[in-house]
Amino acid sequence: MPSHLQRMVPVLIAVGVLLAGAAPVRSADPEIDRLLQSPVGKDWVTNGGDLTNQRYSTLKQINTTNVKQLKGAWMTRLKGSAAAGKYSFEASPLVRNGVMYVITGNDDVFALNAKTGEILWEYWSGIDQKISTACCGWVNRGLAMGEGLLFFGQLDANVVALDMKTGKVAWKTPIEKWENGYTITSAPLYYDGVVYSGIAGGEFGVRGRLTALNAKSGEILWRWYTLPGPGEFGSDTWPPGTDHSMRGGATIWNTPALDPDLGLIYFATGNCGPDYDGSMREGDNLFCASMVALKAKTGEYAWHFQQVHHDIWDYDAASPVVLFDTVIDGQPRKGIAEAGRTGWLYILDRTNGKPLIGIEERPVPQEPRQKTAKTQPYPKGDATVPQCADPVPGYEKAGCIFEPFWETPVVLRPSGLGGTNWSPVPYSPDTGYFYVPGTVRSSAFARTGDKFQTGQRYVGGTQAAPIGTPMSGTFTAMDARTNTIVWQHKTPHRLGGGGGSTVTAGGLLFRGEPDGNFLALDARTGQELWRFQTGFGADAPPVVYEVDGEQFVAIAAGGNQLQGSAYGDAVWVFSLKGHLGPLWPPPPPSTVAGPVGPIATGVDTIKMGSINVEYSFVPGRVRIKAGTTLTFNNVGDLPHNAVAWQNREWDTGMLPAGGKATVTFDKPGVYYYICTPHPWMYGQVIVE
Ligand SMILES: [Cu+2]
Repeated sequence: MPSHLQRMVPVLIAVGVLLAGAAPVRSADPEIDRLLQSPVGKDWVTNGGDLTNQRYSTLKQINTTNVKQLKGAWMTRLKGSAAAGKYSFEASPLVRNGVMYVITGNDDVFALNAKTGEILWEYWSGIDQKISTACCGWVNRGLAMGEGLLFFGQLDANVVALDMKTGKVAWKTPIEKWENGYTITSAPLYYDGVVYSGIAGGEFGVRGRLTALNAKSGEILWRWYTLPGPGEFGSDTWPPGTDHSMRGGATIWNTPALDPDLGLIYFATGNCGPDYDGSMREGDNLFCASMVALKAKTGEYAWHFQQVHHDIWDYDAASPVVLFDTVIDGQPRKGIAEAGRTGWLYILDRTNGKPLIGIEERPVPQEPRQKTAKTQPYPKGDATVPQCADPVPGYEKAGCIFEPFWETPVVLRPSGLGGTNWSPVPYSPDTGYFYVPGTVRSSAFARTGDKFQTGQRYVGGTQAAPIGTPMSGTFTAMDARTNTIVWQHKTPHRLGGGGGSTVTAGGLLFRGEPDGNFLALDARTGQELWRFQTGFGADAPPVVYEVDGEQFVAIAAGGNQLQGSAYGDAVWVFSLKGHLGPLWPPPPPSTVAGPVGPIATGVDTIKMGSINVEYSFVPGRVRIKAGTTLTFNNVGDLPHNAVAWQNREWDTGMLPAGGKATVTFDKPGVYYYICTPHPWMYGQVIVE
């Protein structure tokens, strides 16, 4: 026996060496990797549909001729998960082998029978409800899958893997601590045994990064910091001898894309920190507001393109990058595009990061105190939203994109919310169009300055929409070959932070609206073909799938903070065989900035936040007698303040949950105030 064993060992080693050396390395989940590399068919296995983020489905049972017959196949309420004012529902459901997986704004995950809507299992995240470092609502943008696991990031900065069959936790890896300002809101990407996750926290002085984890174990394989350390490539775009880049933001709000042939992973980065104060960070500030390519295996830098140099307007690149192949001047080209908050679509060659259609550096207005960049990139073609603001009474100055500001508010469009915010932009290889949701809104930008403290807001200024200014949206088809508008809809409500869509080989474009409507458009002409009232803010991007030969279209309807739409916990699914009708419309978002609701009298307390109206002052408008003292009582989960609009004549200071402060109003007049971390919270005091 011993001699036999001795002979076996060398043989086994030889076979092992041969496998590792000659044969291609076997992928950990060949079936999912194959689906990720193909246009979407029956299953929707990753947030952007496949590795390109194109959100293009090859299914065409539902098409332009029969979409009018579309009705609800089922609607399931997710047991009240994230159905409250502080949450947004931004995830695309994933579907695999007849099972749907969906994640809510509380990071709770549900598995549903994709044909019937029956809940199969549920995962309740149990995340701390006192997380104070979510910048703009509690959100989760979706899931990834592979090797029998579902992957997602949580607001408490953990990346989690669940068993797809049972919903049981397989592993959980902390990337950072939420107490230090870090959260995760983006959907991860799975490919070839690796989970890639971004991190958020650009309003809290963090250092952005992409983290690659071993999908089986959760072990961190590598990190690529979006902000260079001393001496690293890009460090010369920050002031020498300082550590400002260590808290300069550049976080990743959305799912990367990946090109297996080129071996590159692509993503876009967020604003510089502090958002509105560039005075201490002279230089272009890489890699804020940029598109970046890395080697997918090692995280080694490949190329970058910065959309906004030395950002002081919160002009993130927050929408997912999209890979596409096209023909320009008779030449086949490998493209990548990203819809910025600037209102432009940035179209590059994904092999090298060079503009595909043309982007010109142009001189821009200067403000020496802000250390503004001398030039900014202007893409050839059209913007999808207006880039100049109308004058507003009471403001000295209104300007166009890249107009600088200091401590006197300057009104600009687009606002720092976009243009296009986190919403995805699909691409149809049939039309050659990108479909871009936009927000039309002015902001009054002002620098105030902030001292950095770990885990505290670090934005250095404000950008609130001036009271009484209109807010609306656009939805635009852009020709990928020319970067020009093919057709555009002006919409009553903001779409840039919702309104993400999905396009199909059936010639249809599906998208939701914050007033609860879910629409099907002709992808070529933009003509509306179908409309259905879901009963809740319909702001999440829809998906398309097939079970037992039947095509379905799904959308999570649960409202959105940025859109001001009605919260909920519904997943709606439609098919040609469906029989469910629409629900009553929810309250629509406001289309004018400012406090809302009736004027209350006999009130001496203003509530800030509460479980159902976290981002509100209640009552929002009061009438009092001169000499009255008002108590501001924070009954919400998050820190809030009340600050006199627009010159900060009075200020409650930041009040933690449970905190109180008083303000006495001696002089008759009409006073407005906002909450500075949440400048879409408005209040009004009429003193008689
Ligand atoms: Cu607030």
